[in-house]
Amino acid sequence: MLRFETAGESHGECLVATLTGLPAGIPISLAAINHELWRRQQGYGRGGRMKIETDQVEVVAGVRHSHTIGSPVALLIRNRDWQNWTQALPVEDVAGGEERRKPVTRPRPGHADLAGAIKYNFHDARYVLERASARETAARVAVGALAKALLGAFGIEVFSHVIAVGHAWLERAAAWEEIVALWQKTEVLLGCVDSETEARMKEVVDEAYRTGDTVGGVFEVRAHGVPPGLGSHITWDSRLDGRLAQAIVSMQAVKGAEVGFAQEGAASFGSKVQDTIHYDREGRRFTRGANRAGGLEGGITNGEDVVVRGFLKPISTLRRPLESVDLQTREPALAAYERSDVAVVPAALGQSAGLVGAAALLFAADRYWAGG
Ligand code: EPS
Repeated sequence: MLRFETAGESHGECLVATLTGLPAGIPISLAAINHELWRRQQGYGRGGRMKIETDQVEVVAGVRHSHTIGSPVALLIRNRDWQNWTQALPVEDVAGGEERRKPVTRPRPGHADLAGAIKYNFHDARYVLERASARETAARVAVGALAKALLGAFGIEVFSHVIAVGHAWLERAAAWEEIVALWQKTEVLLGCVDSETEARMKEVVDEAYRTGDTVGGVFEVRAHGVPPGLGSHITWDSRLDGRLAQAIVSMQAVKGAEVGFAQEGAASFGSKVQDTIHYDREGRRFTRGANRAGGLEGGITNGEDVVVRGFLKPISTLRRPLESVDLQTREPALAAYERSDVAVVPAALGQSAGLVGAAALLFAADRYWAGG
């Protein structure tokens, strides 16, 4: 089985990840991983931290002469911001270190601050937010790039695009070619295939900038060239749709996932929702009248594009903070604010979603290729 783990604090030395179970002989390009990392950092609405970081992967195990060698792959991504935090977050406590800490005692509504502080019995949410931070997605993106390399060997491609920022929605379907073209762009605004919609999305982000607010949105991940038969109906945890939903919702700030046109389907009659079945005798394959199921039926891929969407709430660190309570005094206080992103749909989530989606597909694919 393939398995990955990540570790690292947002303002610690680095993020690390291991991926176990990749077969030997998969071609790996550092430039390709770094391009994915670059892409994750782009987008209108990101905050001051992205001016500090230029993420680059260091692969320290499992890849030699540009190919996997079957052993665990280990990688790290250094945090450039660490140099500003060596005194505040040292590994070993030092005399007088207490004063150099940067405690966060006014939990931000929506962030993990309060829930984590209660769970771990901290009177300072610092340790919680350090790990809860969406900075962790950089490590997942790098792992996802390795997953994409394996999927690529089987002709499967995974890309994503942004379909909504706040109330500005893309009101038409995006063609696969448009999504691929988006990936090739060297400048990223909001990751939408339609420039007129993207301009409306930018207006929403500008409004959030003006008002000291933040804004969320929706991204769509599509996997193309997926063979029928990945995932299985036989057990709850081998259903690929469930796996993908976990991959998406476990991403920081994502509150919902949709497979195919789930929301629209729930509001429609069955005759308008199911994808009719046809047979192409020349091509000797089944074809479908539409792909509203998002390429998944019974938790099994049906040969159509896999389509999943992630619903992202607005970032919880607000320049105009909301009401909170001080963890130490228990008195009312405004939530903590240092700096923050205003919108991260295109950057931290748009593309990394594609990669985490790839990782989830990979788990199912592993079973399939193993004959499971
Ligand atoms: C994040 C807060 C911000 C974001 C960060 C996620 O970081 P900082 O507190 O250092 O300003 O920039 O995202 C990243 C660092 C990143 O690489 O995406 C949070 O609280 O989740």
